[in-house]
Amino acid sequence: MASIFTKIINREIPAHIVAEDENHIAFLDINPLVIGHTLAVPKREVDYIYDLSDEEFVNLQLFAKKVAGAVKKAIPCKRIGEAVIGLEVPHTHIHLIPIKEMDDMNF
Ligand code: D5M
Repeated sequence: MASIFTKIINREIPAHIVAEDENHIAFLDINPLVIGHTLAVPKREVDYIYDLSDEEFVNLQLFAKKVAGAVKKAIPCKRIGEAVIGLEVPHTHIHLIPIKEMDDMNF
């Protein structure tokens, strides 16, 4: 069964897409820790980060780096936190989280 992120990639369910290239997509997290919380996702559906080839891993990081720069420009914040969590959706992804102060986070 296709992951929820593959359904977003295939435009079967809506998402606020902020960037896309041939092999990656980035969209706003549906349950954001802060405004601008964005997910960078490889289009190939692999469960976890260690399932990516080295080349795919590097390319995902390069994509996430570009998206992080764009998010930093769009959202007033001190920096962009980057995290791989993977508790909920087994389609690997990188969380990009604008950070102002720790107590802004909705943990
Ligand atoms: O968390 C997965 C993240 O994916 C979590 O922050 C919610 C987000 N999510 C789940 N479904 C959607 C949809 N449909 N659109 C946008 N964001 C979504 P993790 O623990 O890293 O697996």
